[in-house]
Amino acid sequence: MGYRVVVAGATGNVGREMLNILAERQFPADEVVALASRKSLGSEVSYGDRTLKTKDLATFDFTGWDIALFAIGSEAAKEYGPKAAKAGCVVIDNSSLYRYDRDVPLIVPEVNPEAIEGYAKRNIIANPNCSTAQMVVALKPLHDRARIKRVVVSTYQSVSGAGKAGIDELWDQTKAIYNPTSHVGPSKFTKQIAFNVIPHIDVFLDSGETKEEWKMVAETKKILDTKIKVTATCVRVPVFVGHSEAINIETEEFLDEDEARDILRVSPGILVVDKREDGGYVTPIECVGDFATFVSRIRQDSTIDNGLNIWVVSDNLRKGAALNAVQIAELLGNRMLKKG
Ligand code: 11C
Repeated sequence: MGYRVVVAGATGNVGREMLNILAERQFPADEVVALASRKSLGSEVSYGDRTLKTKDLATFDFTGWDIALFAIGSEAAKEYGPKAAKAGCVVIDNSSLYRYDRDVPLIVPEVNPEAIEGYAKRNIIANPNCSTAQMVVALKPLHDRARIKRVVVSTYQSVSGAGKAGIDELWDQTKAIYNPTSHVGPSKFTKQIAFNVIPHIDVFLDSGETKEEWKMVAETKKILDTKIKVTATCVRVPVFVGHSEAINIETEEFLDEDEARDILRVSPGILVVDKREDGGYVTPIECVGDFATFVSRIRQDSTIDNGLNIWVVSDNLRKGAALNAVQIAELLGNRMLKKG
C-alpha cells in the first residue's frame, strides 16, 4: 500500500519538477493528484508516462490524502496549508511562510533529518530557499569535521528562481537585443537582466540587506547550527537554471583542502568535480536536471588561519525546491508515516 499524494501548484516550474521527481524516484504513491489555481484549471501536466488533468485547489478536499507538496507561494500556503494540515494531510511547503516558525521543521534531509520528528506539531514541514539548500548540503560535512564559525557567500542565481516570468524576461530581452525594432524593458527584474547582473533578489530590509540574503542567514542557522555566522550577497545572473555560490568558510579547527575534498567526495548529495585545469569545475548549465549539489574549486584561503573557499552549483528547481521536497516526503514515509 502506498501514499496518496497531492501536488499543489502543479503547472508552475517547481510543481512540474515535483511531479517529474516523484516519478523518477518511484515514490511509492498509489494516487497522485495535481492541483492548480482557477486560471490554470483543466490544464494537463506530466507524471511519468501519465498525463494528469489539474483539479481546483480552492475546492479540493484534503481528507484521506497523506502528503501534500505545495508550490503555490506564501499567500496561497497561508490559506490552504492549515486547511490540508487540519484534514490530516502533511504539508511540505516550498514557500517562505512557515520556515521561521518554531513549530515547523525546516529540513534538508542530508543535513537535519532528525528534525522530521517535530512535524506533527502543525502537520506542516517547510522546504528551504534554493540558495540555502545547496549551501548547507556542502557545509554540513565540513562543519561536522572542523566546526564552521563564519561563512561569506556570494550567489549567482538563475532567473528561474523568479518563476516563469523571470525565464520569459531573460528570453525575450535576449532576443530583443538582436532585433533593433523591438525593446523589452525590465518588468520582473529591476534592471535589464540580459547580458547583465543584478545585485538584488527579493525586497530590501532596513539593515540594507535583501530578504534573500537574510533568508540564507536565518535558514542556515535553523537547519545547520545557530552559532554559525553568515553574511551573503545575492546576485541575479542571466542563466536560466542553476544557482552558483562562491563560499568562503572559516572553521574553528584547521581543515586541509585535500581532506576537505575527500570528506566532500563521500558526503550525501554531493558530487565533487575539482580538477585544477581548464574546465575542471562545474558550471550551472551542466547541473540542470541533476539531483546532486556539485562542489568545485576547493582550496585553502591563506589570508586566515582556518579558511577554505569552495564553488557550489546545483539545479535550483531540483535540490533548491522540488527534489528537496520529495526527499522530505521520502523521509516522512520512511520514519513517520510508514505504510504497508
Ligand atoms: C530566487 N531563491 O532565486 C529565490 C527563489 O524563498 O523560496 C525562492 C524563494 C524562496 O529568486
